[in-house]
Amino acid sequence: MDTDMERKVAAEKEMREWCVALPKVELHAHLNGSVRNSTLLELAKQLGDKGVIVFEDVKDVIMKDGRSLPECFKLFDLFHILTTDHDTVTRIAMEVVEDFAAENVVYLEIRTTPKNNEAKGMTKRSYMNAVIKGLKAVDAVDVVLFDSKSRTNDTLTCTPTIGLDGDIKKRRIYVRLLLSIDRRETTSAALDTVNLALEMKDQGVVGIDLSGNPVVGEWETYLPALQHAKELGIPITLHCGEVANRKEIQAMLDFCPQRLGHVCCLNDAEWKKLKSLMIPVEICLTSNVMTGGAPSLELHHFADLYNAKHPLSLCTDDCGLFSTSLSNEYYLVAATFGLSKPDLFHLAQEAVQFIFADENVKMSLKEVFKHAEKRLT
Ligand code: 6MZ
Repeated sequence: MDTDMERKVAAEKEMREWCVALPKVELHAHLNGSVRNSTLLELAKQLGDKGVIVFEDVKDVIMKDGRSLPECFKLFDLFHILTTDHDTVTRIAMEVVEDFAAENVVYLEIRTTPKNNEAKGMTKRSYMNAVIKGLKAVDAVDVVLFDSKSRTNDTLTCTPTIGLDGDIKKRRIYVRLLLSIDRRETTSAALDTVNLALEMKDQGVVGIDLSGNPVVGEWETYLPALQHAKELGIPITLHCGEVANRKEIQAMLDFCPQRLGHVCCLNDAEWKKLKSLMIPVEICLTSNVMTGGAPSLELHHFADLYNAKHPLSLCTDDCGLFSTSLSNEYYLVAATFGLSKPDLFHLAQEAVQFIFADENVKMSLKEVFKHAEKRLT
């Protein structure tokens, strides 16, 4: 006879496996925040051997569990030292896609900050070329990077191969890119990023993100670039309300982007406005709790938005940095807020509405969910 504890453990295992099997859409994942710890350690060891860093110090920082918001941004500076050369960027882009595909993410928008690095002969464009090289190098799964309409003789890209048992025979993941503007950047650097996004729109780039340390920079600095993107018709997502910056939150809501990330520190009037505007929200549970944007999982604003039927999508933010996965984020929602499997399925399926890729991709993804529904609910 099983004890209560054994039954609980078995039920948790079964639910976690179901969350992995669920097809998922990831809309908020930073490339350099999603790098495997094992890769970071390997890169740190190499730089340690060359005397560029002290490996033992860096190892402890990489393996540490809790991370405050200021610590995150110190860590990103470290990660950038480890990853910013063309070959490494290619490698991490490849690994990140493999990792998301391995947990049945069927559509992934990776965001990354194009970087100039003279010492490495790197320009924003060459950085992005290195990212794309990585996406194309993925072999374990079928990566669909370009808009299907710009591909010729390739109807298969819209029709996942479904086996008799309902499983996708060769896993397929649609990958799109968002170019991030870092809050540390100047107006002119931000404009360069927007122009690059336009230049690369046939190479999988579908949008612009504003991110970086929320206590750095001024809204007015990036506004010309964001306005330019808006005029060009490039979809935009903004990191909003990670800290209680009233002026910026207000300006972001007034700007009315296609999506917002986080929305942690909104006051009552701002909540009301967000809800009336119905701007889809990228929810990052683990990230918000770890960095103090939400007091706990139980008190996370997910519940309020979900109950209000506000458009939202579960995301990881930085699955490497916060040791999470998209499947884990779905599991946490079930365990914390009591959502059932059909609720979770519906949540994952609804996220298709908020992707920045074109209608063809949306239609393909709807098919993927239609096939999976029979198996999973
Ligand atoms: C704000 C974040 C972030 O672009 O080098 N980034 N910005 N809030 C967050 N929540 C914790 N997590 C990541 O990836 C790393 C960069 O993404 C942004 C920061 O600008 C960070 O330097 P890329 O690939």
